[in-house]
Amino acid sequence: GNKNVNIVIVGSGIAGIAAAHRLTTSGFNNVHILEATERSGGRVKTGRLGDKIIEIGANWIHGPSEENPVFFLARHYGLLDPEALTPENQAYDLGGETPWVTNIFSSSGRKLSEKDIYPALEMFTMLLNESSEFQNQLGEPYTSVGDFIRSEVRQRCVEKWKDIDSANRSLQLCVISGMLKRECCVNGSHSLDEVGLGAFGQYKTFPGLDCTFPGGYEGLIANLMSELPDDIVRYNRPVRSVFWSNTEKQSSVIVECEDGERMNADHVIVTVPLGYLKRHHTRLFRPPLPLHKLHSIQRLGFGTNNKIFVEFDEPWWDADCDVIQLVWEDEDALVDQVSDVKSSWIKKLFGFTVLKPTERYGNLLCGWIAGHESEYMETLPEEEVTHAVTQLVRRFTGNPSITPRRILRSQWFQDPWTNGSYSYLATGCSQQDLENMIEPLPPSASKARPLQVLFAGEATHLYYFSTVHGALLTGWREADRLITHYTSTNPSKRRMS
Ligand code: 6YU
Repeated sequence: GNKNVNIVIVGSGIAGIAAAHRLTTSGFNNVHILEATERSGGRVKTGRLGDKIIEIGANWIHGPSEENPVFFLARHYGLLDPEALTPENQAYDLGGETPWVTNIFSSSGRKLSEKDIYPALEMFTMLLNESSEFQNQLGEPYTSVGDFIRSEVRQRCVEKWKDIDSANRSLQLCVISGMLKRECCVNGSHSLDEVGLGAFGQYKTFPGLDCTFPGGYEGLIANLMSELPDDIVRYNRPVRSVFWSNTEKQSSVIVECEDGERMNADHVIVTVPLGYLKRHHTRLFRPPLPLHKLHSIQRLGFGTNNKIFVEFDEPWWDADCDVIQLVWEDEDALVDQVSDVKSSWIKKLFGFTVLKPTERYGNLLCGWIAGHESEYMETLPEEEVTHAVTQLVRRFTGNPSITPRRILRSQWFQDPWTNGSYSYLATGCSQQDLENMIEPLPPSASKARPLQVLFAGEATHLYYFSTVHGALLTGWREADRLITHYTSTNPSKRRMS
């Protein structure tokens, strides 16, 4: 019967697991996941630094409230702290402002107050909000978010900051540089010059104040996996090629693994990251992908955002501090890329988040660094990264004796199965590119030309790309596509459901 159709899912990240979960709970009993590595979770990856639980990949539930399926599942499995479950937390609406207490340090070794940088913060927040309002507007004068923000700051500061002296103005511009670097991390882009302005409002959020998993994000993966049939995942099974068909002659798909093993499938759900697709689409799809799909893979952005965890014996930040922001005073104003990556990559690190609560994490910071500087950082020996971070902290605090206890960094660009962190809408991209990503093969499938290859994963969600909840929803979406396909072609099934 239809429940025996053979479905192969490529990739055991949250999208692949979600698809398998929905298919198996709907009665499909011939579902297999092929995973390149020895573990499930993909970019949901929990690690340890000493006895502390840290997230190498996804960090927060973005917008933890009723509508967010990750929040829903995390609550269902009992994985969240009580504060995250409160109505106040769920109702929290950021509206551009953050409730985080920020400590600001400058490269000259002085500590600035939030008041000192208020003009820059106010201007940047306003411009970032305005960046989301260009949706589908034709003929906007700027192509990228970086271009827009930089140009508008230069124009608006003349009037807005006319009472601010020139030294302070330069400082405000340097503060904005730091905020641009921070936004590179949020988007996972090298520079905001690569982030499209026209589609910046495409990304949607849920209400709720971002929360973390006290026991690690992988708890979500483990709980979902425990509800799947045993041995549904075959590990260390990288898929090399998917042979589909553009004609009506062949309706099944052949999946070939790196070791040459081949298997037949009625349907394949591909969930590999966009970074992997960019590099390997030629080898992965035979015949090649339709051109519109291929062009969207090339046009969409996929960059690098990494974390550098740093542990200290004593805090050098305030007890109530949530975020440490760094201001480079000697840099050209309004830049989000360093001029010489090898000698100055550390200047791209915008700051640190403080892991909370302190009783759980001790004096542990997470530094954030995006772009080519981040990719270069990955290639350095750990001692060199430690040295750079040590020099940085000593300079910005003016305290030459501060020494980190230990560090640990992520290396997402070097990960051969990811090739970066997450996707963004690059300049020239529109919703159409995401729609092209979603479209199954063969294009315009029908009864005569049934669904062969389906696409899920973070980079295939129209509004929630770059997130765990987005990826989860795409797995469910593609499972539902198949479930619907069999419900509407098989009358006996329709009666059952
Ligand atoms: C979120 C957050 N977060 C930080 C960092 C990273 C990401 N995200 P997977 O890659 O998981 O699975 C694919 C599998 O396929 C994998 O197991 C591979 O091994 C396997 N595979 C590959 N090739 C194969 C082959 N050939 N054969 C077989 N198997 C193969 N998301 O919600 N909260 O805090 C963060 C963060 C450092 C790297 C994140 C966060 C992104 C998520 O981790 C990611 O989307 C999903 O886990 C992807 O799941 P998947 O199943 O699709 O792929 C305005 C505007 C702004 C726009 N952006 C703002 C939003 C901010 C996004 N922020 C993220 C921030 C952080 C910090």
